[in-house]
Amino acid sequence: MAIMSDDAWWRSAVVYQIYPRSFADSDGDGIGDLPGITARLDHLAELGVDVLWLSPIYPSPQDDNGYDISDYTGIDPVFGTLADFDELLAGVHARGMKMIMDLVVNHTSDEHPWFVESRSSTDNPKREWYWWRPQPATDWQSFFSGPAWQLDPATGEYYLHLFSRKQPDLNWENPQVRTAIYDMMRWWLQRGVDGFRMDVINMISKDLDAGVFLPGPRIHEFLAEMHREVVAPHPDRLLTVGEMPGVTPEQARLFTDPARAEIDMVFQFEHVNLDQGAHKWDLRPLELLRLKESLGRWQVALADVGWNSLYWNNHDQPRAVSRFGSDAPQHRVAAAKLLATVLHLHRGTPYVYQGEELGMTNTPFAAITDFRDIESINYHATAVASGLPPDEVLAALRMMSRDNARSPVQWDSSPHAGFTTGLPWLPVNPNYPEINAADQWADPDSVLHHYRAVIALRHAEPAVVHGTFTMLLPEDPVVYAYTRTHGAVQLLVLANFSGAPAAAAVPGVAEWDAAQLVLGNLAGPPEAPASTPLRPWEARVLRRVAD
Ligand code: TEU
Repeated sequence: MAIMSDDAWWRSAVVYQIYPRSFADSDGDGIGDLPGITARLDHLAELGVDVLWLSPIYPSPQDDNGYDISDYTGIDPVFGTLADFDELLAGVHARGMKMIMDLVVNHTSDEHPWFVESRSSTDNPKREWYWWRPQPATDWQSFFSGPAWQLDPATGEYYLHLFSRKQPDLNWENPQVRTAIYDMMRWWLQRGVDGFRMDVINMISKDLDAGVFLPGPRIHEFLAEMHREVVAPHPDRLLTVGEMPGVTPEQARLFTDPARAEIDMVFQFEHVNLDQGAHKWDLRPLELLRLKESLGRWQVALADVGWNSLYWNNHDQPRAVSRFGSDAPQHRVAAAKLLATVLHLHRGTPYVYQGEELGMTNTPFAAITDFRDIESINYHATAVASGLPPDEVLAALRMMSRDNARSPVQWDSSPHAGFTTGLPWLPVNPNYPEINAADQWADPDSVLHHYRAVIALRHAEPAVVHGTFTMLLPEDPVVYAYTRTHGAVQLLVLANFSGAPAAAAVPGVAEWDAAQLVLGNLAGPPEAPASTPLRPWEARVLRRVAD
């Protein structure tokens, strides 16, 4: 089995996440679908991304927008058919891109035949495929709906669900479960997919007696077994990325150490929890110092072993430019480009979430009836019932709701931004006439063309992929600065995370004044020396070669 060496293909790759429900609708039902994605593949190929990650497209009651799967080897009719899938995958491969699937195997839908059988009787052969107890075995709270143990009247026992009541947790202690999952994964690999994004994969090992699941005692054993059973027969072909809420840098070193043959990289959550207090709705101001400290610590932790995923947002997080940048009209374009520059020049594999390449913003939700996400709707009900002022609850939802990321992609300035000819399942952001792909393809100074440039830089410049990372100005409250060094080549990244000018006061910055400006995000004198003060939301990448 090949141990990934320094030149694993995914170290120089950029991944683009598609949330199919909101990407592109081909049949006018207001919901994105597979033919809609196929019709937009040139947008992605021209952007320059290497891998597409599809959020779930399997048959599902859609209680959690497809993260509640009732058939692992099918396509939900709302998204199309397996023939549509094969056509999409062929189009992806024909353009030299790869495609990975969302693997949601911590839980199934309660409508999956496995669970229907399991709940039918206490002695059903599939009873032990899930977690059943006569009484709640832990005091765990679920992420979406109250206590994590649900009484099932059919047998008078309780089943475990870390997410919604319609998402019962699989029992990975049961080897029959693991075998069934590995068989399903092989089925998709035989169909041609190129790997998996693994949903909350660090939750699959649970020790109910000890009351732990993050991570559970057998997580490394299970991931190594999965790698051995499914991934190892396909050396140098696949990408496996584990979504791991709560994972620490030390744990990530173990999970992504190629010598351990578990997974290639992880999604960690530290930087997307910095603007929260006790929970995600308890909003706190985001401080750049803490952001730099967190991302910098992850760079150090994985500098010599393992690998980082790099992201600002996804289908669970608010829009990057609204959260980490500025969506004020006078700053949005510069801030969106700055965020792309800062993230993509880090060491790791960057992920672009659909619409991020356009600088799409959070949605101006007016009322709770505007939301669709189970997490937001359930939080609103619980919070208001507990006595929190509805306006405060709504303000938190407007900032943090997952629906911010799920408004349809803004393709052009036609009705519903060209997403659908019908009524979209979630309204299009009203700013689509100002922010859409068609206009940005025609504008060389657009956010879109900046993403193309930063992706192209990753493909052209080995220092971006392999260079060592050194954080600079750790105490500067508005300037994010770091270097990447690879042999004689050194890159300096300078970014002003503020709406006011800021000094680029890195030590020895004047020695960079003769350096080449390989990427900037603001129009103006291309030869601006490094030591020139940074304009509001200005980012610069300079390159020099040591003598
Ligand atoms: O999300 C896992 C996870 O940690 C979520 O609870 C996330 O932190 C939360 O949604 C942020 O508010 C994964 C999927 O990405 C998410 O869409 C699913 O709802 C969840 O697992 C259950 O499958």
